[in-house]
Amino acid sequence: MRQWPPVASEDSTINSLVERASEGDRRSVARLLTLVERGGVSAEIIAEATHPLAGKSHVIGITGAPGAGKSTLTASLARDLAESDHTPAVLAVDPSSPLTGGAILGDRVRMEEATEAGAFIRSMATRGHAGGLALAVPGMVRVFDAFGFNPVIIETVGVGQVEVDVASAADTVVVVVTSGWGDAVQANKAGLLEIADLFVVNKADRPGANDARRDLELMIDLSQVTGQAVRRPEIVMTTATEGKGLNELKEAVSEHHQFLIQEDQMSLRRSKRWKAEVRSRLEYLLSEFSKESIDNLEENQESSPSSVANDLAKNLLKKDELG
Ligand SMILES: Nc1nc2c(ncn2[C@@H]2O[C@H](COP(=O)(O)OP(=O)(O)O)[C@@H](O)[C@H]2O)c(=O)[nH]1
Ligand SMILES: [Mg+2]
Repeated sequence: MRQWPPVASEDSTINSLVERASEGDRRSVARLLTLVERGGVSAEIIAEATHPLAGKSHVIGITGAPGAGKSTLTASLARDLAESDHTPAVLAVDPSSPLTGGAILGDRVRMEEATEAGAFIRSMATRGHAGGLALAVPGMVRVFDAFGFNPVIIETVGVGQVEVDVASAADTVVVVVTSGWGDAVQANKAGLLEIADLFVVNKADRPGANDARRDLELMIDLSQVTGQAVRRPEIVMTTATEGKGLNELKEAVSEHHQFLIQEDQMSLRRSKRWKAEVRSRLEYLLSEFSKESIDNLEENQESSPSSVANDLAKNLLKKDELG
């Protein structure tokens, strides 16, 4: 059982990391990120330490199908921002990210150029993370936010509920599709249409890009009729490999940011994100509790499963210390 509040011995290392990170030491930021990614007590101490410092950064989620060009766009965007006096951070949650291997040379070079320009790029493999992703990503974003990185860009592949959730918790959600009707339909199926604040039709150098745009317009029209969306998502055409459309993308992202601020939507986004994280943590604690309770059950099958579960739940509600 873990101790809450966490034991003091871990505190001092983390305190000094936090101190050095506040002074701009990137290696300390990297170490904090590693600790948060690992989870456990250290991650919780870091969450406590960084929470009061965070809340200033614009968080941008970039999502879409594998191969759509998210990493290429993200790297170019990060480089561009870094070269124009921003301090962007990238969290690439992508098994095929250039930083986690499997990338062709051009992609790796692009990431390196962005780093050289001053962007902080961090990659996490999704393997072995599953539910942990929902815990680790918000914590890592908070580390970036707390130490002055702005904007913080999260790249996630738009398949799988956790990945989509992680991206949708951003202030500005960018959904990347490529040419072809299929892509828009897939994006729709994956629930990406609902979460998009703006769309990128990438690979505009390929045939069918304009059709993809038209398909998207149609789908947006339909979704506007049923009408939840507060603001019609803009569509930007890009050729990420050539840097075409990058300025338009930057502008659209910044306009959406302005919209959030002017329309008082920012606090709504933040509170949605905050609640999502509370929920992930609560679900995690509950699942740990149920695993442990079930392991400790005696193999006595006389009581009905639901009565045992009810008793355990009642027991949990009476607990005043968390494991
Ligand atoms: N023709 C073309 N290829 C692109 C474009 N953007 C990215 N690519 C290529 O598409 C592949 C997948 O890109 P990547 O950024 O890794 O996609 P991700 O999986 O969405 O992150 C790479 O080989 C890129 O070089 C583009 O605008 N046009
Ligand atoms: Mg990628």
